[in-house]
Amino acid sequence: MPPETVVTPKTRTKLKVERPKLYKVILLNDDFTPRDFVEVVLRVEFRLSQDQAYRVMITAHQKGLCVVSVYPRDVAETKAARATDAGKEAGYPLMFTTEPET
Ligand code: TYC
Repeated sequence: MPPETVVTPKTRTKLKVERPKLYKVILLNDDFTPRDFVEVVLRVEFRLSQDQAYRVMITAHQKGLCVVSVYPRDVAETKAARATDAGKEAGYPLMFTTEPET
C-alpha cells in the first residue's frame, strides 16, 4: 500500500438501547395491621383510589400477598421502604417488598 493511502474500517457500532426493567411492589399480609391503615398507606404512598386500595388490601388479606404496582427499580424500592416505615412508625408489622418483573 502506498504511504498516502488512508484506510477507513467499514465497521459500525450499533448501540443497543434497552428499556429499564420494572419492579413489582408487593404487599404482604399480616395478622395485626388494621385494614383501614393498609388502605390509607396504599392511597397515600401509591396514589391508589379508595376502590383500588380496598381491592389490593383485601386480595393480600385473603391470598397472603398482592402486587400493588410496577415502577423503575429506585422508585419501587423507595416506595416500598416508605410504606413499610409508615407501618413501623404506627407500631404495625406492615410489609412491602419488591421484585423484578419477569
Ligand atoms: N390481615 C389484616 C387484618 O385482618 C389486614 C391486612 C390486610 C394486613 C392486608 C396487611 O397486607 C395486609 N387486620
